[in-house]
Amino acid sequence: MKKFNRTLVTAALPYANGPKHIGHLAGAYLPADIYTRFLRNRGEEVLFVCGSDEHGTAIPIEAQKENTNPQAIIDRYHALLKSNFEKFGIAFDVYHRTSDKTHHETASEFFLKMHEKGLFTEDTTDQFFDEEKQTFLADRYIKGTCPNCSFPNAFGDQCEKCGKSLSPNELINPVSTLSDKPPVLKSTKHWYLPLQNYEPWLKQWLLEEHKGDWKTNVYGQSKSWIDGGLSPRAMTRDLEWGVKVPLENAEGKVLYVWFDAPIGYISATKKFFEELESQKFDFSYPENSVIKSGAADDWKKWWQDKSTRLLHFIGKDNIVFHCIIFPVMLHAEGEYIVPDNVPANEFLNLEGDKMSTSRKWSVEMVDYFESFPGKEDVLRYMLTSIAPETKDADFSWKDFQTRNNSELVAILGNFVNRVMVLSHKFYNGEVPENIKPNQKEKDLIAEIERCQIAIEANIRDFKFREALFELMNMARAGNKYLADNEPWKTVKTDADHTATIMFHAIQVCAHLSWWMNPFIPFSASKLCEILNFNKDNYTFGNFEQVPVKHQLGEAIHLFSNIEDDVIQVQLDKLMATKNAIASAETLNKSEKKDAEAAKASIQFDDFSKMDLRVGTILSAEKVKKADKLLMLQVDLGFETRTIVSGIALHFETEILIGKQVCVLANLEARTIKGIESKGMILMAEDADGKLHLMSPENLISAGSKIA
Ligand code: B3M
Ligand code: ZN
Repeated sequence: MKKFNRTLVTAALPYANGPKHIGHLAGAYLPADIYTRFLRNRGEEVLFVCGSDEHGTAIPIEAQKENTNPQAIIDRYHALLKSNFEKFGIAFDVYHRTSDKTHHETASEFFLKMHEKGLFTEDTTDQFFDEEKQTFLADRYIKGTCPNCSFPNAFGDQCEKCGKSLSPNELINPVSTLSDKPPVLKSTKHWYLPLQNYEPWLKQWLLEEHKGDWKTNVYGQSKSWIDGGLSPRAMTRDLEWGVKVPLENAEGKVLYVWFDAPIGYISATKKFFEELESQKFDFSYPENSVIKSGAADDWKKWWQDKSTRLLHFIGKDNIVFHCIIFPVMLHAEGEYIVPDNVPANEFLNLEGDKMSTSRKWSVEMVDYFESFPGKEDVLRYMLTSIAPETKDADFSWKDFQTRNNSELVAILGNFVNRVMVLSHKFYNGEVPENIKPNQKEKDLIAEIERCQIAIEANIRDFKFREALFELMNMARAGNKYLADNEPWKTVKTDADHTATIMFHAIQVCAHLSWWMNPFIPFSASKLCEILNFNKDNYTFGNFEQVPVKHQLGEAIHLFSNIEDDVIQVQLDKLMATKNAIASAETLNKSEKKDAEAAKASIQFDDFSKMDLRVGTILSAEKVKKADKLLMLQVDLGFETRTIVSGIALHFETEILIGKQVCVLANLEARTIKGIESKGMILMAEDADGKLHLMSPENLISAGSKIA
C-alpha cells in the first residue's frame, strides 16, 4: 500500500441542464461526502472538489427546448445544483463551474500542451451538416428511425426506446432536429487522441497495479474496454458552445465536453487556492475546509505531487471517461498524477423502474426538500443504507418509511432520548460519576471499540452501507446495555452502579455524535448540542469523552416518525406518473397506427387482385427451431392448405384448432424453414402489437369470399 500525504476527492460534475435526482446523490455526491467528512474528522489533509458541467450539447438543447439561450440555462441550474447540494450537507471545499474563465484557460492550456507535444492526430471525416442552419450536427441533433427497434424518434447517439447506443449514420431516414430537413455529409477536420497508443500503459497501470484494490464492477468494465481494443477518439467538436479550440483554422470548433469536463476538477482546485490566497470566496467553502491557508500555486501540489492520492467518485455510466480517457490525458500531458481509485457506484432504481428525469420517474432533490423539510438526514441515511455499491439498488417509499421509523427513530433516536431523559431525571442533566464499573461496562466498551474499527475500515474501503450498519450497531449496543442493566429500576436499589450505567450511556452518545457526522451530519450536530459536547475535542481510543459534572443540554428528539399518509402522497404521485407514461405510450402507438393507416391510396383493381377467403384451422404445430412460427393446415373449402404463420408467440396451438381466419389465398407460395407455405392468414393487431383472431360468433362456410 502506497503512503500518501493528502487526498484529493472529486465527485462527477453534474450537467447544468436540469435538476438532479436522488439517484445522482446516491451515486457520487453522498459517498464522496461521507469519505471526505471522515478524513477531515480524522485530521487528514483532504480537498473535495466539484462544480457544474456547463458544456456539451445537452445545454444548448435544453436552451432550445425552453426558448432561451445556453447562458440562461447554466445560470439557472448552476445556482439550483449548488444550493441543493448545500441543503443536503454535501460539504465541498469548492463548487466551481466550467463556464468560468479559470476553467477555459486551464482546459485550453492542457489541450495546447498536448498539441505541442504532438499527442493528437488530425483527421478529416464526413459529418452530418444542416444546410439550412449552416451548422454541423452533434449526434443528439439528429433523429431518425432506430435500426434496432424501428422507433421513429431515435437520437443519433442512442435510441431512447430500446436503449441501443447508435451512431448517426446508422439511423434510417435521419433528419436534423434544427430544421427537420435531412442533413448532408460534409467533411470536417478534428483532433483525435490515439487511445490505442496507451494500451501498454493502461494494461500496466490499471489492469496490473489496480487488480486488487479497485471495485470489481469498475475494474471489470475498464478491462473489457481495454481488451476490446481502443481506437482514436475525437477531442474536438463542431459546435459553438464550449471551450474554443485554441488553434488557428479551428473556427466553429470547441473541445469535446469529455475533454474539458474532467479538467474541471483541476480548475476547481485552482479556483480554491486562488480564492484562499485572495480571501475572496465566490466558489469556495472555507468553513468546510481543513485547508486554512495557502497560495494560488498550491493547486500543483494537489495535482502534480506523487504523494497526493486522487479519487474520483462517479456513477457507472462515467467509468470509461474516468478510468481510461482522463487518465490517458493526465499521463500523456506528463506532469500530472493519475487516479489511485475510482469507486464508481451502480444505479439506483425507483420502485423497481429505472430513474429518469425526462420520464418524470424520479425523485428530484428539489422535490424532496418540499415534501420532507428538515429531513435531509433521513434521505442521506436511506440512500447510504441501500447504496448501489456493487449492484443496482432500489429505492422504495415504504422502505424509506421503515428505515426512518424502525431504525432512525426506534434504535438511534430512542437510545439517545432515553439516556437524556434519565440523566435529567436522575441527575438534573449533570454527568454522574463512574463509581462501580464491572464486566458489563468492559463488554460495552469493547463493542463500541469494535464498531469504531469496523466503521473506519469500511469507509476506507468505500463500503459505506456496511459502515453505516456498524454505526447503528453502536446504538444497538447502547440500547442493549440499558435494557440489560435497567437503570430506571436500579436507581432505587444501587445508586452507585446506576451512576456508572448512566456515565457509560452518555459516553456512547458522545461517540455516536462523532461517528454520525460523516453519514447524518445535521443529526450529529443536533446530538452535540443535546450533549453540549464539542466533537472537535474528541480523542480516539478514549472512551471517556464527556467529563463528570459536565452539564448536558436539553433532551430533544433527533428523529420523528413518518406517517402512512405522507408516504401515500409520494406513492400517489408516482402512480399518476405511471398512468401518464402509459397513456403517452398508447398515444404514441396510435399515432404510429395513424401513420400506418395513411398508406398511399390504391386503385380498386389493386384490391380486387387479392383472393381473400375464410379458412378453418384444422391443425397447428410449432415449427422446429423457430420460436415464432406455426405450421397450420387450413381448410379453404375447395382444398386444404399448409400455411406457415408467425403467430406462435400469440396463441396456444390448441386454441387455434377449429377457429376461422381470413386468408390471403393467392399469395405466391414461399418456402419457410423448409416448408412450402401457400397463402397468408390475417389477424388483428392491437396497439400493443398483440395479435387477435377476428373470430365471428357465427361459423361461416369455409371458402366464402371476403368481399
Ligand atoms: N457531466 C456526465 C454526468 O453528469 C458528466 C460528468 C462529468 S465528470 C467530469 O453523468
Ligand atoms: Zn431502438
